[in-house]
Amino acid sequence: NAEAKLKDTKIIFVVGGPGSGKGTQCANIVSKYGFTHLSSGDLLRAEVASGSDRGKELTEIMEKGQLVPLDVVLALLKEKMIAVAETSTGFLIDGYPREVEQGAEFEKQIGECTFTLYFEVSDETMTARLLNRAKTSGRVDDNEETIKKRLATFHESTKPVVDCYTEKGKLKMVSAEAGSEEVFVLVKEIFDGCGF
Ligand code: B4P
Repeated sequence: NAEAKLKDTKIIFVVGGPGSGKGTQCANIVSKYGFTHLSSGDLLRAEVASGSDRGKELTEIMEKGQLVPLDVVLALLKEKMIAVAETSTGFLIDGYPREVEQGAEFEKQIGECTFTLYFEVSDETMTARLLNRAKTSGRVDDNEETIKKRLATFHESTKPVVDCYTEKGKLKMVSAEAGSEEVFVLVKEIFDGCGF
């Protein structure tokens, strides 16, 4: 069945601060290596766009740059993973885990991660990228005030995720200050090195 299949599937967590280039690099990875890309942020924005009551609560949280409740994100991810489990060659779980507890629950309920890919970028660079995206994105969280809060949330909650997977010997770090093509060269070294 689908849940059993997921236990044996490659699962890569993709983490980094807001604007670190997670979504951008995941798109590159999918076109070269053919994984299934699931972005927790995209799934949440889709839930908001659906106009559901749950969606309304999510908007408020995302506008504040805070993390939405763990069970909401995990349920959305699990549902999508089960739907494509039979055909997927592996998953990129983008923007997740945002806190240590999210990773632990995911691995308990779905399957262990193969490794965690971490995009390291300075706060200054992340802020500049997001302010640039703000010109066209229409996202409620792409504004100066929310960006500051998202960075604070990242340092407080997501940095411990990086430490946690480093301790498990499962962290692959990429310096992502450069342009997206240069960053992808580094990503490819990792994926080719793993035989993907
Ligand atoms: P996300 O949707 O994950 O937002 P993000 O961190 O900005 O990442 P995104 O993938 O969109 O952008 P990227 O860095 O690729 O999360 C939004 C919110 O949803 C969170 O604040 C939270 O409230 C909630 N949420 C999401 N996941 C959650 C979870 N697991 N638990 C709880 N809450 C959760 O790119 C940003 C910009 O930089 C783009 O414009 C891109 O073109 C540009 N860029 C990328 N790489 C570049 C490079 N190398 N050089 C120059 N520009 C680059």
